[in-house]
Amino acid sequence: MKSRHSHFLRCGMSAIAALAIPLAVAPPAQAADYDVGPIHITQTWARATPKGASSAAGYMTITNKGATPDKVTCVSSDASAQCQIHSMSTENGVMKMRPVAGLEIKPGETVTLKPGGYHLMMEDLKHPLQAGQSVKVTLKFEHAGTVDVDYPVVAIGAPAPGADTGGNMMMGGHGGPMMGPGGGMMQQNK
Ligand SMILES: [Cu+2]
Repeated sequence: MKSRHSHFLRCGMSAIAALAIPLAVAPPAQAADYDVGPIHITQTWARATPKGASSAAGYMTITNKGATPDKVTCVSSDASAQCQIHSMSTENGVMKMRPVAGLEIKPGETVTLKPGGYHLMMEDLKHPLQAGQSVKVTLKFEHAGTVDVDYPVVAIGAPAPGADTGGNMMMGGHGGPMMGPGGGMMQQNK
C-alpha cells in the first residue's frame, strides 16, 4: 500500500514552473485566528517535511484572556497517527525535546510555539506535509475545551511566519535525533 504522493515536488519551485502543474498555482492556505472560551490562537503554521520524514512540527501563538490558568494538549492531527506538545531545551550543547503533558498558559499570558522552543509534534506521519496545504489539528484546553485548528504548511526553506529572525531558522526546531541522518532535512528550496 503505497500512499506517498509524488506529484508535488517538495524542492521545486523550478520544477513546478517547468511542469506547470495547475495544482501548484493554488493560493497558499491562509492562517486564521481561533477562539475557544477565553483562549485566542493565532499565527498557526507548520513546516513542510521532506519525503520520508516521520515527524513534523506545528507552531502557533496562544493567549489566555481569561482569569484562570489553562493547559493545552494535542488530541489528534489529520496528518499523523500521534500528536503531542514538546518542549525543547539545550542541555550541555545538545538540543532535547520532551513531551509536555499539558502546556500551561497563565491568565493574561501569551505563549508562542516556535522553532527552537515549544512545538506541536506530529509523529508517525501519514504523508509528507506539502507547502501550500494545511494540517488540521484538534487541540484540547483543560478548561476552555476543544478546538480544531488549521496549520498552513510553509515551505522548508521559507521564513517562519511572524518570525523576526530573517527567516533562516530553518530546521531550528528539528535537527534532533528524531530526524535521523540522510533525511534530507538540509535541502532548501532554490
Ligand atoms: Cu518535537
